[in-house]
Amino acid sequence: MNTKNRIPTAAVLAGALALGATMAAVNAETIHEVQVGPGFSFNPAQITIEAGDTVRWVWAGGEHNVVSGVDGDPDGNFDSGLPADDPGLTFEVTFDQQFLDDNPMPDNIYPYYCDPHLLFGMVGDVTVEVPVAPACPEDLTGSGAVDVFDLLQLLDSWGACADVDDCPADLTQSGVVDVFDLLQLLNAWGSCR
Ligand SMILES: [Cu+2]
Repeated sequence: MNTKNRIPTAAVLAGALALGATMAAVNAETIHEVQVGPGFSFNPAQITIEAGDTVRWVWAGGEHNVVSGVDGDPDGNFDSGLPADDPGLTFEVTFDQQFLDDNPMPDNIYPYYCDPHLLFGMVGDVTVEVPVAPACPEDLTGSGAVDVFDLLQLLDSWGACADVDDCPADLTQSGVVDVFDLLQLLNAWGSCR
């Protein structure tokens, strides 16, 4: 039962790095539903989401579509296709960083409309907020550099966070200060940008 202790440290670290990369790639995302009809409206017509979230339009009655653009001018960002009268039909767009990069819009606001009912005011928009990360979360001491003092503070916080909402050394926000946080700190070693 002590086999884990016999695994070479380098292998553990390599595994930890791979797992850390996987965890970073699988960000929690939220799905926001927007009802399409009945009648000539999207509900909610305006929605604010965070980068990485998905908007799922759900047809609720009537013949509609979802086309990005304004005044009947499609801008090509997204398009559900021909109008459909199919309650329960869904159309999804994930507004992740790749989408934002490929389809840049001022202030990350994505207007859209229903083709047949544009003149009835059937329009909506999606505002995507991009969280601004602290310049250097690994600088636990706020000294302007990631150094041995930050390392000592992290080691001093090692283990489960007593309060997950106030656990700055838990850089990966996993609820525990562990080797992943240590790796992130070491990776950021040096002056904060
Ligand atoms: Cu419509």
